[in-house]
Amino acid sequence: MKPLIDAFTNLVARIRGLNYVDEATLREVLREIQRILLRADVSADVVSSITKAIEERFRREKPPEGVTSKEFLIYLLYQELIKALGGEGIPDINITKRPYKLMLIGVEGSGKTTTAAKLARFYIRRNLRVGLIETDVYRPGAYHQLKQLAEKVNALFYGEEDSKDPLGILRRGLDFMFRNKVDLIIIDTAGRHKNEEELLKEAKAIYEEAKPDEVMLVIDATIGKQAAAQAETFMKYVPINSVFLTKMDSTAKAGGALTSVIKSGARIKFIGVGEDIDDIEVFDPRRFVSRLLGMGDLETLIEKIRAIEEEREIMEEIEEGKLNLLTIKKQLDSILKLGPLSKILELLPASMLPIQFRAVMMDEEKVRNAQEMLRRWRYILDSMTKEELLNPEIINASRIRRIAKGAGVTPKDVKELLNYYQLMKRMINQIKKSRKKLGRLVGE
Ligand SMILES: Nc1nc2c(ncn2[C@@H]2O[C@H](COP(=O)(O)OP(=O)(O)OP(=O)(O)O)[C@@H](O)[C@H]2O)c(=O)[nH]1
Ligand SMILES: [Mg+2]
Repeated sequence: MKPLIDAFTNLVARIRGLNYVDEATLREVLREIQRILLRADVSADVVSSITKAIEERFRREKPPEGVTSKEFLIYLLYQELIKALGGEGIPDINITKRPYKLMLIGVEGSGKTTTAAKLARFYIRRNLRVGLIETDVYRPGAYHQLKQLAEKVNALFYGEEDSKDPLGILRRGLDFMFRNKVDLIIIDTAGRHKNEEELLKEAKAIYEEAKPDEVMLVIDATIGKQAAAQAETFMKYVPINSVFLTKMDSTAKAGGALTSVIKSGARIKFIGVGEDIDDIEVFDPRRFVSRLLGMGDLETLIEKIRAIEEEREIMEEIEEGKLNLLTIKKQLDSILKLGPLSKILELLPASMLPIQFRAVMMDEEKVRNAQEMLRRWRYILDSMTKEELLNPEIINASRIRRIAKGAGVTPKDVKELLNYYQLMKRMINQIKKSRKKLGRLVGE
C-alpha cells in the first residue's frame, strides 16, 4: 500500500502547489490519477469511471464559496475514490445474536487462521467471549497453529489433533462452545486440498452442518483485481456475507483487490494490515481514502466543503417548502458536526438561526448554552417517530410527554423546539410571499 499512498500524496501536494487549474493541468492531473490507479491494479473500466466522474463534476459543478478550484479538485478526487470503494458507510460489525457463528473460508494461504485469531482478539476487546474451532485436517500443524493463537488472545479453543473428520470436529466443537456459553464462535476451515473443487465442496458441507450466521471469505489482496473472480467462484457454492482482505500492507495491488471485490457486490468488512494479531482494521472507505491522500491537514478542507454542501441541500429542501422536523434534524446534525457554535454561526445565513441566537452570538457563555440547547433538541428529535418528524402537526400533549420522557428532558423543552419549528415555518412562508410579490413587481 505504501507506493499507492506515496503516489497519491505526491499528486495532492502537486495540485496544492498549482496556481490554478487550467485545461492543461486538469488533463495532466486526470492522466496521473489514471496511471496511479492502473499501477495499483485497478481495472480499466473502474479507473475510467473514476476519472470521468471527477472530470465531469469539475467542469459542471462550481466550487462552494471560499473554496479554490484546486481544493475542489482534491475534494472531487477524495469523493470519487470513496464512491469507488463502496461509499461512506462503515460496515456493521456488531454481533447480532448469541452465540453468533462466523465461518471463515478461503484458498490456501489466504490468511484464514491468522485472521481467525485477529477477529477473536478484536471481539474479545469488545467484551465478548470468543471461541475458535479448527476444522482443518489437511495442513500439518493447523491444530497447533490455531491453538497457540487462541492461547495468545485468550479465546476458547476446540480442535482434534489426529482427526480426519472435519464435520465431526465441527459438531463436537460447536457443542463444546455452546456448553461454555461463548458469544462468538469462529470456525476456521482448510485451504489445502487436492483441487479447488474439493475445497469448495468441503466449504459447502461445513456450511450446511454449521449453519453459520455469517460466512466470511478471506482473500489475499496481493492477487489484485483477480479477487473478484475468486469471490464469485466461492459464491457459487456458499453464500458469502462478508469479505476479509488480508495482506493489504504487503502489496502494490491493494487498490485492484478492493475495487474489484466491491464491484462484485461483496461487502468488505475488515482488512488485514500486517502479520501481527493486532493488524486488523474495520474497512472504512472514508478513513482509507484519507490515508491514501495523506490527509491530516486536508481534513479541515473536506469538512468545510461537506458542511457547506449539506447546508445547501437543506436550504434547497426548505425552499421547496419541505420544511418539517426531519429538515431541522438534518440541520442540527450538520451544525453539531461542525464543532464550536461560535465559529459556525458566522457561516449560516442569519435567517436560519433561532431568534434567540442572533443576539447572543458574541457572548461565550450564552453560546455555550445555545450549544447545549441544540444538543437537547437533537435528543428530542431522536425520540420522535418518523411520522412525527414528517408531520409535526400531529404532536399533541400526550405525544409531547412521551417524547420528553424518551429524551430525558422536560415537556417545556419539547415545546420550545416545536415553537422554533413554527417560527421557521412562518418565516419561510413570509419570505416566499414577499418573493412572489417581488416577482410580480418585476413582471416575472
Ligand atoms: N503481511 C501480512 N501477512 C499476513 C496477513 N494475514 C496473514 N498473513 C500471513 O499469511 C500467511 C498465511 O496465513 P495463514 O493464516 O496460515 O493462512 P491460511 O489461509 O490459514 O492458510 P491454510 O490454512 O494453508 O489455508 C502467514 O504467513 C501469515 O502471517 C496480513 O494481513 N498481512
Ligand atoms: Mg489455516
